Amino acid sequence: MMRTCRFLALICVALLTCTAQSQTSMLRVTDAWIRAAPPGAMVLAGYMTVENTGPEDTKITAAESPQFGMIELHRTVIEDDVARMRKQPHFLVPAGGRLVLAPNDRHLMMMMPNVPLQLGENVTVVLTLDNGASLKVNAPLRLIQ
Ligand SMILES: [Cu+2]
Repeated sequence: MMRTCRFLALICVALLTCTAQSQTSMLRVTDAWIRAAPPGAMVLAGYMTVENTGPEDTKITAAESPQFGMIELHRTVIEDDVARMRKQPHFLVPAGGRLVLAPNDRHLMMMMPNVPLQLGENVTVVLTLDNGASLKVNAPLRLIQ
């Protein structure tokens, strides 16, 4: 009995891992970049396009980077003719569609850089997905896209 349970548990783990991996591979990230800011800036913005080639809607629920203390999901909205940034609980990457993170729209708000970043340097961003998988992205530091 014990042996059967352990065997079933192993199958479950294998299936879960498999599902997570196939979900991740349904997402393709292109044009990832971080906008360079003056030295000493405590907040930078990250942009990218995330395509979902799979049949399931996927949400990005969080992001983190070893080079930053914290990353929030933001969207810039115009209120009373003033651009304001609003924290978002998630970004949706619709099935068969794409999510575009771009200036004056949705973006990753990258806070508290741990080290000074140089132009052209790659920033590692790990996106957490609602299916439990995560997606690693390399985004170079640039002045413009
Ligand atoms: Cu922001």
